[in-house]
Amino acid sequence: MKTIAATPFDYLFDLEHAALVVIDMQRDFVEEGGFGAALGNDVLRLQAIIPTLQQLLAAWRTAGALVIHTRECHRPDLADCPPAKRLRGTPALRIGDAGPMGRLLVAGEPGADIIEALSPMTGEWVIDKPGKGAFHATGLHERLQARGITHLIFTGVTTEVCVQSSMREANDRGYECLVVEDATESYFPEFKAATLSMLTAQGAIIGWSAPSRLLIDSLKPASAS
Ligand code: TIU
Repeated sequence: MKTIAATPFDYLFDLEHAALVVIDMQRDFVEEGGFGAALGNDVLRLQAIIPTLQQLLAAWRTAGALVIHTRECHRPDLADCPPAKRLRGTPALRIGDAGPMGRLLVAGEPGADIIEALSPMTGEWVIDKPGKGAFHATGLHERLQARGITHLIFTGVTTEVCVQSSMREANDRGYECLVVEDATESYFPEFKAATLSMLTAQGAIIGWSAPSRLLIDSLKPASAS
């Protein structure tokens, strides 16, 4: 059993029943010309977490535990993209429109790919999700149950949209969830701070948070149980 001095109190997990979840580290959110930019965001600020995520992934992979990557994307015919999602607001380009990295948020297009620096490795799960949350219309819960996973450690982008939605969905399904503070980022720093606070308030009402250093330290052989 591993113990992390998390917020708001210790988080306990064992590697056999835990997964590291990397949410939507796709070109469409972190590079110019994608969906995030079309919404008017400064996408470059999300790139700050890439080295941290690389270190965390390396430590988690060395420890031999499950890694799950998600991608927010839709079928080419957009049958899984409700008009309420596609038509909202006045973005420069909408989901399915052609941009410099292909059609925005469409599976198989270059923009929907996970960035090369964080490429999934063989055996890792890659979950394509049409919603903000990772559990909506993906079958993820059933796969996790079949594998005996009870603890989910969340990273990726953006903190208050897809990371938070996924963590709330997971909490309602009975998972013990932790978000890694410096391995998640938002286009809005104040939203990131507020999200971390609200998830962990009221005695971990949704779950825990901790810096990557504590998680990586817990994975070192010296602290193996
Ligand atoms: N817009 C925004 O902050 N995020 C998203 O649309 N998707 C994810 O967070 N992945």
